[in-house]
Order: sequence, then C-alpha cells, then structure tokens
Amino acid sequence: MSLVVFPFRTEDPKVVEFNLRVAASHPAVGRVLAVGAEEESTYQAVEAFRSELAATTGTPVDLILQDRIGSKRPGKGDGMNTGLRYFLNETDAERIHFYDADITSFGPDWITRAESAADRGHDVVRHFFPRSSTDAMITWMITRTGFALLWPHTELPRIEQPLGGELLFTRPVAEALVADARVQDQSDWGIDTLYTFSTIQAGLSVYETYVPQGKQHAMYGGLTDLRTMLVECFSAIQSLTGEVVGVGATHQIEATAAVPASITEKIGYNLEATLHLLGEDWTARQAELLGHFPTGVKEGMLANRSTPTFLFLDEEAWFLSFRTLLEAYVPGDPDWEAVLFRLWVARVISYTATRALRGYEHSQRYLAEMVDGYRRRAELGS
Ligand code: GDX
Ligand code: MN
Repeated sequence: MSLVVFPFRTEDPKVVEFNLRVAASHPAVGRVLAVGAEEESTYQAVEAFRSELAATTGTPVDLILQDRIGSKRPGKGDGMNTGLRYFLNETDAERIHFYDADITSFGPDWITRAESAADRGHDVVRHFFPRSSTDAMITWMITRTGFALLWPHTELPRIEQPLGGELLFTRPVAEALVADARVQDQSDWGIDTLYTFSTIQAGLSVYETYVPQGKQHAMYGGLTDLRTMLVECFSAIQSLTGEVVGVGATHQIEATAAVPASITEKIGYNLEATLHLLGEDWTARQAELLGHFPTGVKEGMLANRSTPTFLFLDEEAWFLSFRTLLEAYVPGDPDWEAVLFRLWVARVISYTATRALRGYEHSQRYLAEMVDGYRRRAELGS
C-alpha cells in the first residue's frame, strides 16, 4: 500500500479536493495526507471536506500542519519533510508519493505510472512532462547548469526535471532522506534539489516516467514571482559544492511522445513585464559586485541602468557567470540576490530572443545541447 502526500499553501480548494479524491480513489493508495503550511483558508476548506472524502472513497484522508524542521525559510521543504516523517512514523505503507496540490491535469494514471515503475524494482520514480519553450527556466539555467558544472561525470545533469515535485520513494529511500541532515535542513524551495542530489549521491535506481498531457497548474505573471524560488534553488546548489558523487546510481528515462499544441504554443512568461526588471532598483554595491564577473558581462549588465541589453548573455557568458556565482555569491546578502536575479533575467530574455523565438523543437534541442556542452566542458576541466 502507498501513502500519497500533497504539500499545500494557498490554492484553489476545488482543485485540491479533486486531486485528493483522485488519490483516495486509487486502488494502490491506502492513505492520503495533506500537509498545510499554515491554518489559512485552504487549510479550513480541506478540514471541511476531508471526512466526506474519506467516507465516499473508503480511504483515510489526513490533514496536518507542517513542522518546523529545517533552518532555511519555512516553506515547501518543511512541508515535504513533514510528509516523509509522517510516512515513517504513522503508517506502515511501503511507498510514498508526492504531488503538488495545484495541478489541474492530475489523474489516476500519474499514480499508476509511478507504482508500476516501483513494481519493476526502482527505488525512486520521478514524473517528467513536456514544458513550453520559455518554461522551466530555473531548471535549465540554474539546476541543470549547476549539476553539469559541478558533477559532470554523474547522472545529475541528465535528470530531466531535477526540481519536479512529483515523486515516489520506497520506504528505505524515505528513511535515508530523513537521516540526511542536509535534506532535513532544506526547508525552502531548495528541497527538490536536495531530494534529487541525495538520491543520486546514494546510488539509487531512479526512473523518470513521462506524463504526456503535461502538468497544468497555477501560473505566474512575470519572472518576479520566481525570484524567491531562483535564489533558494541557486543557494541549494551552491551549498553542495565540494560534495563527492559517485557513478553508482542507475537512471532510466521513459520515451517521450508527441507534444500537444497547448504546450508547444504556450508563452511561459510576460516579456514586457520582465524587461523593465533589468533597469530597476540598482544599488552602487550591486554595480561593484559585478566586478567579480568577466568584463563583457559586467559592462553589459551595467548598461542596463540606462537601456535594456541582454544579447551579450549568451551560452558562453552564462557558463562563465555561473562559475563566478558558485565561487563568489554570498547567501542571504540582498545585493548578491539582486545581482543573481538580474543576471538570470537577462539570460532568460537573451535565450527567449535568440532561441525560444525559433520554435519549440529548436529550443528544446538547444537547451539539451547547452547543458551537455557545459557538462563536457566541465569534464575536461576547461
Ligand atoms: N506545505 C507547504 N508549505 N506547501 C507549500 C509551501 C509551503 O510553504 N509552498 C508551496 N507549497 C505547495 C503548493 O501549494 C503546491 O502544492 C506545491 O507546494 C508547489 O508550489 P507551487 O507554488 O505550485 O510551485 P510551482 O511554482 O508550481 O513549482 C513547482 O514545480 C516546480 C517545477 O516542477 O519546476 C514546485 O513543486 C517546485 O518545487 C518545482 O520546482
Ligand atoms: Mn504550481
């Protein structure tokens, strides 16, 4: 039997109810758990519908508040780690699944896919999805780039969606994650990075299962909404610098299928709302911190104080900038956060203008080749 966990903050209660019902109705699922961030309106709504849901599906549906476990911002990491502990301490289920509560394309097949990969003996199952060409910009530009630079010889840079929140772990994997102090400390958006890193470092068998209909979920406006996530995901990678990862993990990726037009034609963010971020809120110290970067990057970024410029932040400039960030970035320093954020915005707009504009196929190929090029270069130590 499996436990399905939904971490949630404020979401549409109708969507949450639908997803909890899908899980509770699945034959492989023995218990469902919703982990709330705080006692707000969504939490009250789940409290109100959960007994009826349990009665009609015959599956217990529990609701708890997340514990304070880590030392970073109390966020999704505390929520997921609370779910792991509940799984080990309060249930005798063999497997735990995590799904985001805000998915509007969720269905029983998501659970079935993960269960059947676990039946075939995999320790970890990760769902991956087709993403629009301007989506997943933290995944590509931060996490996959960071994994390629730091651990080029391992499976880490080859994980399709290292930040994905849709996962299955067997019980021994959950035990290892709860015993891993680095993972338990990562209470913020860095949790996905830590789960990915820790399971590959532990040499487990990881299977990525493809969900062809994609993950439809609550959308952001401009790239500002992603700022906290960006900062926390970068800091998580940087904190792992120096860790040694062997090549013991096995990793299989399910074949993909034709991508629906709803994804190939989707625009991931509002370009106009994002462009002006390049020129806003500069401080003298931020300009000074750019002194750490190669001259072209420094000059290009400084020019944004008067007019938006971003084409200089190409693949090569991003490689060099990322190396600088790994060495010099100071976590928690607001000026460094602003520098990181603005560099990433410029990189994303540069990619959008030169690659995403050429279409879905081209941009997907480009991004995969970019990461692979970084990986090969890091492997050669150049
Ligand atoms: N318990 C708890 N506590 N749940 C939270 C918290 C928190 O502090 N913050 C967010 N959540 C829930 C949220 O309600 C949703 O169910 C899930 O966590 C994901 O949050 P959402 O705001 O929908 O994140 P987003 O931007 O959709 O990102 C998700 O997908 C990314 C990706 O796949 O690229 C999220 O799972 C990221 O971790 C992941 O990187
Ligand atoms: Mn979401």
